[in-house]
Amino acid sequence: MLDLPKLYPITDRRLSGLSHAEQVARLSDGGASLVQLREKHLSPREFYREAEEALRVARARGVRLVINDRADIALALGADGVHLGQDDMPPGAARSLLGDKAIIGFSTHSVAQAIEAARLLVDYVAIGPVFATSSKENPGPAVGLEGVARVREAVGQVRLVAIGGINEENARAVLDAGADSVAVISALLAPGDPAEITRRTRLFLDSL
Ligand code: TZP
Ligand code: MG
Repeated sequence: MLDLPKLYPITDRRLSGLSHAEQVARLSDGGASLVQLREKHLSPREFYREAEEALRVARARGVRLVINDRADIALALGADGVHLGQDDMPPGAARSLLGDKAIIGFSTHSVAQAIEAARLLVDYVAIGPVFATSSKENPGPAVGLEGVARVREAVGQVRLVAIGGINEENARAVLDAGADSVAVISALLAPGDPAEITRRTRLFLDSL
């Protein structure tokens, strides 16, 4: 069973104004031990270079790194895993590429999708958005705490990550509703002072 920390930060270059490597460093300074690199704007070549640098930083700090969308980049770099959406490569195909030890996460947006996902060879199922979010284009309707509880009930023991609009005010309630971990972008990645990311991460962890 995947050892999943309660806080799972996700990088965003536009929001933070920082490279993925710099975000990993600041999040790790605040206590994060698992980080997902999410990049929707760079070319694959540019993202590969950024992810390579971020992985160097992560390795030096003992942080595990998961790549959003791109199993090929995760494979080429030897990252810890990949996070797939409903329109990405199927999780089973990513498992064939990356092997048994890789972390494979899969995004879902409804109870039905989560039940389907739990049958696959994934290490965690993500459900979201839990609350309203501005960090994703076309996020779909929020499932709320009730949605998290319904998914937990439906998927049994599968590791469950909740995402979307989660902050230090509501995170505890999301975990209490049945999530094992909360994935967070904007509540951690303040633009401006990089030290603020570290401070927010520390405070967030303290709130859990
Ligand atoms: N998937 C569902 S909601 C979301 C993603 C990538 C964005 C989460 O960002 P934030 O800023 O923590 O709401
Ligand atoms: Mg995706």
